Amino acid sequence: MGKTALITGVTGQDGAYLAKYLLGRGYQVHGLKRRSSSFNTGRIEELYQDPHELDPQLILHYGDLTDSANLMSIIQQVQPDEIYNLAAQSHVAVSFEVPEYTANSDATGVLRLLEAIRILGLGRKTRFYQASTSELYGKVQEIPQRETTPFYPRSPYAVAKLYAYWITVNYREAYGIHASNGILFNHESPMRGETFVTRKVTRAAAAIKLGRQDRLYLGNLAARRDWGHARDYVQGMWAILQQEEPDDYVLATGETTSVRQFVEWAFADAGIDLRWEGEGIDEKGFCTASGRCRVEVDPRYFRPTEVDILVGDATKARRQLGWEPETSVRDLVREMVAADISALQRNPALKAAV
Ligand code: NDP
Ligand code: GDR
Repeated sequence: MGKTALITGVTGQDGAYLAKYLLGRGYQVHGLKRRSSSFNTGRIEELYQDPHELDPQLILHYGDLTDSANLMSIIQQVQPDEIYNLAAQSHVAVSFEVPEYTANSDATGVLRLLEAIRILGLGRKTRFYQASTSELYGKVQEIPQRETTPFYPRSPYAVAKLYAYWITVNYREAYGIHASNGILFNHESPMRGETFVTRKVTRAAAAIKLGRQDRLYLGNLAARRDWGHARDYVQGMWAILQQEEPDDYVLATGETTSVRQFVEWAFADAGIDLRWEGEGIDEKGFCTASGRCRVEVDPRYFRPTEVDILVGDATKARRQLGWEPETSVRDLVREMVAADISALQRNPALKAAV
């Protein structure tokens, strides 16, 4: 008999990659999905199996991290060997607008899952993965950031994830639950949500190339991130839960890139030659040689508190898990731009995010 996994956030970017990976390893995968007025299962469409079929290996349950009774009942029914808690209000900028909801789902939601494992007496059976984040490092204390670097969260999202990180450690120490944190640096893909900066840029580069959009407005172009590919990172999540002892691991590429550089690469890959003409109220941003300005800075996208630079040191994961990211940031940009161009070509009605 293969193992059974429960993935919260299965409809998100990482949930889709992880579900595919676990199904490929012979798992039966249960996913938590939220009720929504329109379909929210687009990312897992290719994995979907008709529940009328005999023995489907991907099974979806309605649920929400803010509903304890619902979580308890699903976990009791599924009796998972492994829980991957990927569900979250995951947008840093949005967390300044919905801080209380973000705390409820991203912090207390984790407590609800751990309590369900404890109360149901599954502490010896069920292993728990918490989707922790490089946002915990926030205001720079050390470069590169590793497992021992002090945390200094800079957003309601990061503060909620700080609680989640520590409650995971506490339930491991207090109750002996096999509970681990993956402290993952930014990871992207063609399935990345459209309002995160990488996807916003690659979609816009594709749309501008195809004449469907005139310009793109962005916030802080100086921010630097350690960008990897989601496909590589879900393999690290799985490897973390296969260790005999639970522990916390950084997953990162070790390379940091500015948003500005990402923009230059994306537009170059779309075949648009851009020149940088400065940043600020009276300056123009990124323009083409013929003077058409394609990318402008709009202060509305600035955050009340920003994380300036992230770059991770994944030595521990390399040594203990044998984990190594395969895709470079440069290849990631190429893949995302190519996917967005072909998606727009296939669907003339698609609009790009501005
Ligand atoms: P996404 O935003 O793409 O996916 C988030 C998922 O969580 C979606 O399935 C969403 O459902 C679901 N969700 C949101 N709120 C709730 C809730 N209250 N109850 C149940 N489900 C909910 O995020 P990613 O896939 O990029 O990230 C996965 C996890 O990893 C998140 O926890 C994120 O914070 C964390 N993380 C991500 C990193 C990254 O670079 N991608 C880096 C480090 C950590 P719906 O589809 O209905 O919106
Ligand atoms: P981040 O990702 O905040 O790192 O969180 P995001 O892509 O939103 O921002 C990265 C950097 O780009 C700057 N930026 C912009 N960001 C957005 N979204 N839109 C813009 O127009 C824009 N212009 C500049 C931001 O200010 C920031 O510095 C992601 C999420 O996946 C989290 O859930 C996860 O925990 C972390 O990565 C690691």
